[in-house]
Amino acid sequence: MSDNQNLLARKSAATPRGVGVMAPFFVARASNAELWDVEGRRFIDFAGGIAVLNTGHCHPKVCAAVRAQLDAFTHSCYQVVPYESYIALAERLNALTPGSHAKKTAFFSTGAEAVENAVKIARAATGRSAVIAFSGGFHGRTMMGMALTGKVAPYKTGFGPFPAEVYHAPFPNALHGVGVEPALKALHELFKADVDPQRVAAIIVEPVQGEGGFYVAPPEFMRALRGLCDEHGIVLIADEIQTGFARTGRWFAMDHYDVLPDLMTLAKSLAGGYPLSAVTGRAELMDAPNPGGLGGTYAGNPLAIAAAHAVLDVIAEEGLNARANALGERLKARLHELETTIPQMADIRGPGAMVAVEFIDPASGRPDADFAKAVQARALARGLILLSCGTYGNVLRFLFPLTIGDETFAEGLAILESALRG
Ligand code: PLZ
Repeated sequence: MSDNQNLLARKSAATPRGVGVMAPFFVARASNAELWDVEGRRFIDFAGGIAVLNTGHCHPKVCAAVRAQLDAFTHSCYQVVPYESYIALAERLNALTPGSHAKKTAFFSTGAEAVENAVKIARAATGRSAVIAFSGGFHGRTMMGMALTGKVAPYKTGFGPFPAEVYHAPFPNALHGVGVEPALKALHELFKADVDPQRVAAIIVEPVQGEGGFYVAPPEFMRALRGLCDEHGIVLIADEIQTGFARTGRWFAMDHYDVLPDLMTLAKSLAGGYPLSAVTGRAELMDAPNPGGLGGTYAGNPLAIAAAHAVLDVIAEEGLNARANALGERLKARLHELETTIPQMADIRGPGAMVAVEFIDPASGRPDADFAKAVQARALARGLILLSCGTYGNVLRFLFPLTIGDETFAEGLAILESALRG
């Protein structure tokens, strides 16, 4: 048996099938946008550990920062003995996130935990309980994360009951027949039929849906959400866990809009592969929970905080916002060329390098998940790691490191093209 086969057998004997795994091989090492498996095979990584590696695998500056921290101390628990780097990172995020109002930041470990805490903060600040989320949205695998997530299979199947007072409204999606007007009408219906807006603590929205299919919230929709939140005293939470840190060609996806969120959830590329998440938001909201109400043993772990400082430096020093736009343009241009000959390619979209291509069966007009799966499998067999997404599973998304070199990127695009052609 090969090393990979051997590990696959051990994996299925020792770990539950519920932890679904895409690749049938195991990573041995990785660098920037390349990854090698335990048998020495090389892959180009257009998945970036699901949007975590905007600064690439093992960026030398991130590794150096973590190494230095490793030699100083690795854990004190911030709530027991605090450290300066946590405060300094909060200061940086308060300044970097959209809006010049007074902000504060609290750190956690996972994206789901940031979402949980954003809801806690909104509830404490408003004294209300209800939360509105959107169909197709993804917010994590904890109980509240699942409740907020707007997709049943596979995330919620068999795991209920979920926390009460979570409501879903349709996310505008022109390609699938939901315009902004009907989406807003549904929200108003919700306020009439299901929940008094005066009981709503928060509306949580991804400015670009990630797992849901890289659908972009139209500016007028975001503006209308802001208006509703202002009218009814509701906290607007932007979940930027997948969109943050230069992916969309700006520091945050909300930088593309002319309205501000009250709270933001951040994770993934914040710390380049180390478990760190954050809630950043209006100082007065962030201060609503009582002392001791927020935290976690590992929340704001010093190694992850050190990595995050380096990540922010790298994004600025290497001009990764501009790079995201340049790479995204190159990818979109290539996809548009192919679109003319591959009839399944129905939509190419996304800001900056948050790009996706959606497949529709030209005969039936229905989402074509099989085509997406086949392209993904062919790409993988030819050495390119791709991720699918979408409510219908018929979207391929591109989450390559923004630090990827031109040659590796070109090589990845060539494999992508061959996989799309068959
Ligand atoms: N909010 C917008 O994208 C995580 C999920 C992978 P955690 N997305 C990847 C999987 O299959 O579990 C995500 C997200 C948005 C919240 C989360 C949750 O972040 O760090 O996975 O908890």
